[in-house]
Amino acid sequence: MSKPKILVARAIFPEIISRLEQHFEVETNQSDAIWSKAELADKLKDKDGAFTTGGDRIDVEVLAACPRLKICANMAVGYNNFDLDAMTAAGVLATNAPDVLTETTADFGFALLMATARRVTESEHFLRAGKWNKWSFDMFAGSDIHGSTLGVLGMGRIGQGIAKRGAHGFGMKVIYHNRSRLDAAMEVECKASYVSKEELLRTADHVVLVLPYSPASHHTIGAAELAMMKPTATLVNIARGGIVDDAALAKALRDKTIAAAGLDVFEGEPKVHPDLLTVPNVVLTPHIASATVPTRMAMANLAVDNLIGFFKDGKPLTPLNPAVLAT
Ligand code: 8YV
Repeated sequence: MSKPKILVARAIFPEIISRLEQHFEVETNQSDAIWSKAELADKLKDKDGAFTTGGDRIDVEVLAACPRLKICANMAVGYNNFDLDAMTAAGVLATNAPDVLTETTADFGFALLMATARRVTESEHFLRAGKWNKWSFDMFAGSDIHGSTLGVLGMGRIGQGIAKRGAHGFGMKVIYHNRSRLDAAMEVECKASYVSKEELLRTADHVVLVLPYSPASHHTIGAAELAMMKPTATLVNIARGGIVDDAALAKALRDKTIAAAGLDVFEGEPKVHPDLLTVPNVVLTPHIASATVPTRMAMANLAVDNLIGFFKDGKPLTPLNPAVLAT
């Protein structure tokens, strides 16, 4: 029997390709070039499955061009690159890669929060530019992490990881807002109190965004929300571009409506809003919150496990639209 044909949409670890090749006929994009949606659809049209990343859009147009396609395995916990309804209607299974990246991503949330609050990159640029010639009482004076109030917006697995680090590691008072409230035991474990979004924005010293992107969460943070925040507050986004109105944020940073921001994700990435590149009080990183070698390997292996599980016995590990399996 011939092996199912799989497309790997981006360059990935050679070990992952070797593992896939044991089970599938594999075509890989090993170039630096990111395929356009039309190129992706063209490459996918004779494939049975796809190994995708969070940047590979699978929607009605792509699905219409790919009648053989049965599964897309995302190497990402977020799956806003999938039109899940369209995939379900087309009978295409979607899987994601949850859990394996939770702690690594929460670690990075803290890295970004600390770099932002303590002005790490701004002060490094100053030093590298040869501008450090004296001690000054207010040189890069930032805000404290310990003992401050941490507001976590979006309290899924990664949000809980951020809350635990804040409460247990840094003695922060943790408040959170989420679509649904955590159960009492988890609130105790995270030492976190549920508040409204408005109260969170008004009272937190540091706001960390960890909510999934959907049309409903588009521009959750815009000019009005930034105006509610303390002028001393910091905002960290490790969730998805589009949750923050980047133009409004750049203006708020320039006007000192808030003190600083740390951003790992951007609207329209890898392009970054030009105004964000010119304000000093923002730390910018290129969507690397899950980027450690062990975690990226684990994410990739989970995507492979999903493909193998699906084609071997119809049992992927982390299906997003399991209704497809019943048809
Ligand atoms: C990925 C992510 O690196 O898992 C997610 O949702 O945002 C990142 O960890 C990225 O989406 C590539 O798949």
